Amino acid sequence: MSNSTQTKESFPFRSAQQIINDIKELKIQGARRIAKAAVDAVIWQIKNSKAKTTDQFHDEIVALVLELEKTRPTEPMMRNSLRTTLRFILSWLRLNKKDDLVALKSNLLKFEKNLLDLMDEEVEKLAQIGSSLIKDGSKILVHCHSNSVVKILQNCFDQNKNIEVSCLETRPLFQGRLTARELSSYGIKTNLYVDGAVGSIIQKHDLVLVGADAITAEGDLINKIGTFTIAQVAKINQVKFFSAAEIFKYDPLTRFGIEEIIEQRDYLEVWGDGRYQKEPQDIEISINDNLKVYNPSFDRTPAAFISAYICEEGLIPPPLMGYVAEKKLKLSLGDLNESL
Ligand code: RUB
Repeated sequence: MSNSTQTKESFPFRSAQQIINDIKELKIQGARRIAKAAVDAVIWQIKNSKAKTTDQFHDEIVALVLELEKTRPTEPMMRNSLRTTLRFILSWLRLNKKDDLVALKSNLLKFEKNLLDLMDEEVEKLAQIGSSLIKDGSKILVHCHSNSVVKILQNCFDQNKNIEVSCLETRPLFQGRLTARELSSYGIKTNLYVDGAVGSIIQKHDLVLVGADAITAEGDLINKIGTFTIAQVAKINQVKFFSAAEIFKYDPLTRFGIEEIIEQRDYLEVWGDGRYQKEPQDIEISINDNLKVYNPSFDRTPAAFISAYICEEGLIPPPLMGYVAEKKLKLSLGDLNESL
C-alpha cells in the first residue's frame, strides 16, 4: 500500500479510472476516503465528459457509479454518496430544461463539491465529540486504520491529554501498522501488538475505539475482520467499546432486510506475501485437496456489544442508529439540494 496515496483526503487530479484502480488496490482505504475519492472520480468525469446530450451524460455517470460501487462491496458511505449523485441528476432533469447540458454539469459540480465539504465538516464534528469522551490518561485499544479514529486521537493529543494507544496489526494487510506509524509520528505514545494478543492485553485498556464501514438498521457494525472478536473480549472484561462512524455509513438497504455484503478478498493476501495481487484469483482456493484459504475482509458486530456510536450528531446508542440515520439522511440530502 502506498503511504502517500493513503494519507491524502482528496484526489482531484487523478482520472476516474486511476481512482477506481487505487480503491481496488487499497492505495485508497478507509470508508470516508473511499467515499470522497468516488466523488472526486465523478468530478473528474463531469470535467472530462464527452457527452453531447444530457441523456448521454446521465448514462456516462451511471456507468461510472456502477464501476465505482463494484470496487469495494462493503462501503455504504461510497454508495450513499453515489446514489445521492444519481438522485440529484434525476431530480434536476425533472425540474429543469432537459437539454441544458452545460447547466446540468455546472450544478452537479457544485453539488459534488458541497458533498465533499459536508463530509469534511461532519468528521470534524465527530472528532470533537469523540475526543471529549476520552479522559486525560486514558489507554485506548484500536484496530485497523480508521481516519475518523486517528482524528479523534490527534484531537486528544492537541488538547494536551496524555493518552496511550495500542494498535492491533490487523492481518492480512496490516493497516494497524499504518495507524501506529501515523499516531506515533504525531507524538502520541503508541504500542503495536499482533491481533491474537487482544485477550491478554484488553484489561490494560480503558476503552476500545474502532471505525465503521457500515451500520445496519439493527445498529450492528460492519468493520474490519477481527472487530467482532475484540468486541466480545471487551464485553467479557467490561471494557467500553465505541465505533466512530459518520451517519453516511448507515446502509438504508438493510432496513428492507437486505444483508450487508461482506467483501471477500484475494486468498493471496493471506497465503502469499500479504500484498494486493493485481490479477483476481478465486476467493476460495484449494492449496491442495484438503485446504481452502478464506479472506473475508469485514465482520459483523451485533449492536449489543457496542457501547455507542460516536457520530457527528453525538453519542448514539446502537438500537437508535437506524432511526437517527434515516432522519438525518433525508435532511442532509434536502440541505444539499437547497444549497444550489
Ligand atoms: C478500513 C476499516 C476502517 C473503516 C473506517 O478497512 O475497516 O475501520 O473503513 O474508516 P480497509 P474511516 O483498510 O479495508 O479500507 O474512519 O477512515 O472511514
